[in-house]
Amino acid sequence: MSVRVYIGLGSNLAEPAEQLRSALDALDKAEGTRLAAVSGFYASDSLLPGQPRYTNAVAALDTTLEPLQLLDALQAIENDQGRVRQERWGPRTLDLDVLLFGQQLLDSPRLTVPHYHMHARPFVLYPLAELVPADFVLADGRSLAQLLAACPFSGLERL
Ligand code: A4P
Ligand code: MG
Repeated sequence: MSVRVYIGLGSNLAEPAEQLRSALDALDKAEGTRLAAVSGFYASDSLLPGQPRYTNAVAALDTTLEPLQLLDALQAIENDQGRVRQERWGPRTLDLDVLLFGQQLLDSPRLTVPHYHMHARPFVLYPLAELVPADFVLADGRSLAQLLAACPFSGLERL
């Protein structure tokens, strides 16, 4: 039995849109996992000054993997695409975050779901909104409409 999960993709190095396309292909090929839908791609300034602009998107997957197995698969794809883990929040060729895992609430050292920063990030919320019904509610009870209302679209450019 598979679970619908949402993955946030981001890149700000080495042809970001190409990085996202390769990652989507790899996600579709990952064991037990099928790519169900992809949002548009969005460009925005980095949250940290002095870094290149990011390209972001959100993907819907159906997976039979357990949450930590999925995280392993995401980290393997990040590593395959040449991400060198420097300082946290450094520029990266590819960042894959588990935003939502079905209706599960997870809080372990390796994995917190819903993702702890998603509620404040337009480059996550607006692409996610393309993939879910208007009345979508997160596992923690917050409605996407409420989060969008508190998170202006400003600064996002749909590519
Ligand atoms: N981890 C815990 N929960 C999760 C989860 N839900 N999904 C742990 C993925 N990983 C999760 O991640 C650090 C550790 O978080 C992992 O080992 C995992 O066990 P990381 O990917 O190595 O570190 P990071 O990406 O540097 O940290 P983080 O917090 O993911 O950074 P952010 O928040 O992604 O910030 N500006 C724009 N416009 N667009 C962006 O995408 N991204 C960042 C990076 C800054 N500015 C940005 C963007
Ligand atoms: Mg990350």
